[in-house]
Order: sequence, then C-alpha cells, then structure tokens
Amino acid sequence: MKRIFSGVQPTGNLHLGNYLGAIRNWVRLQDEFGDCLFCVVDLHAITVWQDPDALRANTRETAAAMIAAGVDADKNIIFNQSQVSAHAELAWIFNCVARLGWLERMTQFKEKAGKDKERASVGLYAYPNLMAADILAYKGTHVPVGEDQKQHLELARDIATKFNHDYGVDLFPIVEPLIFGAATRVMSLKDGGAKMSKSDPSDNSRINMTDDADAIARKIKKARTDPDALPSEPAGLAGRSEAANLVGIYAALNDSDAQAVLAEYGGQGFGAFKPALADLAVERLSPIQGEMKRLMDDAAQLDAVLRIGAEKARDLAAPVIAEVQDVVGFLRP
Ligand code: AQP
Repeated sequence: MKRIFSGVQPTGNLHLGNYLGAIRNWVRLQDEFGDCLFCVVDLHAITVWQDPDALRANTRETAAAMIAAGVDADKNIIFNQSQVSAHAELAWIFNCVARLGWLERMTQFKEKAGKDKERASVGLYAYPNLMAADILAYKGTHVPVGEDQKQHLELARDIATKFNHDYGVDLFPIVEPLIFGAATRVMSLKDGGAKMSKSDPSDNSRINMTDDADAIARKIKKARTDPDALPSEPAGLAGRSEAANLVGIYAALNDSDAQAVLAEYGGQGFGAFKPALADLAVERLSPIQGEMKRLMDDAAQLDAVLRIGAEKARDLAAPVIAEVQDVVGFLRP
C-alpha cells in the first residue's frame, strides 16, 4: 500500500521554497495517493529555541498555509506532530538503531549547528531519527520534499533497513523520496549559493507566504542578479546561479520549465524579467494568502482540523507501534 507522509516545521517565515518545493506538490499528489498525512512538525521545531506563543501562532499559520494552498483537510490527515505520541516513542527506538557515524554525516546539522556545535541541542543532532519515526510510524512509503531533505530520507531508509535486519522482520517499508517540479531547491534572493530559508536573518532573502504585493515586488526588484541579459537556452544559465534561480521560480509558478521561460524572455534583461516575475508571483500567491488570512481569523476551526487529524493519525500509528513493541520485546498491556 502506498502512503504519503510529509511535514513542515512551524518555525515562522514560511516561504516560497516551502511552497514550491513541498506544499504545492502535496496538493498534486493528494488525488493520486489515497492515504496522505501532512504534519506540522512542532517537535522538530523545538530543536532550536521557539518562543511558546510564537510556536502556537506558527503552528496554526502553517496548517492554514497547507489548507489554503489546496490540501483537502477532509480527504487527508492534517495534524501537528506533538498531539501524536507515536512520533516521540518510535524516535527513541530509532535513537537506539541509528549509528552515531550516520548522524555525523548529516549536512543539515552541520549547517544549523554552525561553528559552535557543542552548544547545539541533542534534539537537533537526533532530528533525522525523529524524521524517520514520523514517516515509519505510519509505514509511510513516499515522502514529497525539497531536495535539501534527500540526505535525511536516505537515513530513514538506512534505519528501516537496519531495524528490519536486526530483528529479522519485514516491518518497515523502504521510503521513496518524491522530489519534483521546476523548483526543488529555491535559492536565496540575496545569494544564489544559499537555499531560501526561514532562518536567514535577512527578510529580503526570501518571499514569505504572508508578504503583500508591494513586498514581493520590492524583494524581486532588489534580488541579486548579474548584468547580462537572459540566455535563450537553459545551458546559458550555467554559472549564473541567481539568474537560474529566478528563471526556476518563474517556471515553477507558471507550471512550465526553464526552456519555455527562456523561449519567452531570452535576450531580455532583468529590468523586463523581474517585473514579470513579480506579477506572476503576486497572481499565484494572493489567492492563497487571502484564504490563509481567512483561516487564521478562526483559530478554533483550525484547532479542530488539527485535533481531528491527530485522532486519525493516532489510530493509524497505534497498530504499528504495537507491532514494533512486540518485535523489540517490550511487554505491553
Ligand atoms: N529553499 C527551498 N526550496 C525547496 N524546498 C524547500 N524546503 C525548504 N526550503 C526549501 C522544503 O520545505 C519543506 C519544509 O521544510 P522545513 O519546514 O522542514 O524546513 P527546512 O527544510 O529546514 O527549511 P527552511 O524552511 O529553510 O527552514 P530553516 O531555515 O529552519 O532551515 C521540506 O520538504 C523542505 O525540503
């Protein structure tokens, strides 16, 4: 059976990369896969400090963005991770399956911990084990994510394989990443070598899902580029990471590809291309933003969606956790 699991951290500043790399693809997959769980991963969020009130607000905002983007809350399971204890339970077991050497290789930990890794939380280090538990608590088979999560998904595969091998069972599936679309890695507007990120201190580096039309136009206008005109073929974008990023964003928003964008804009400068990109971004994002705002104005309704989703998720995870406990040798009632 095919089952999708994917998540977004409620760490604020939800951005165009989260939308194009993940959430929009969920909308497309929900009809193809009968069983989809979309999670606001608040346990992951606290691996770095979160103000409690901001965490509550960001959890609701993230859920609102999913629904506003078109994820159907009736057909799918939308919930926040901390309401389902199976995630933390299975993560502990996976802490005992994963090897230190595997975690040592995780580039996201290195990037997020920075130079002072002694001061990083243990949770940040063990983050990929929790991510494996998120998926495997439901025997998830497919995980739509941006390219940055590829390494974590390889680790989830390693954990599933080792668990199955160590206990001589065929309990966990080997998960498949689903990384697709014209913008699997949206880059910072200020630096074509860095990914667009919630935690970038510069707000001008990203287009937030809550930015209004003026902010979107201003940020795209200020986006770093080079002085050359756009090439007429994608090959001409080699070595021009900022130009390639803007073309990729345009292609993703327009549901086309770089070839088609350059067929239209090749030979033109950024003075013409940037306003066209800004108009397209506003056109695509503003309906989502309107709906997000409407949903955010009714916190009780959003909380109800998350509560119902968590109930359904608990029901799905319970037999898997029981099976794992039997396999591991835990006595249970
Ligand atoms: N720049 C990006 N381009 C494409 N996809 C992206 N994703 C994140 N950034 C980009 C995808 O969005 C989903 C949710 O990500 P997350 O909330 O788990 O956060 P993250 O991957 O750690 O990335 P952020 O948003 O940039 O946060 P910080 O600043 O905390 O690192 C995932 O599927 C991810 O691949």
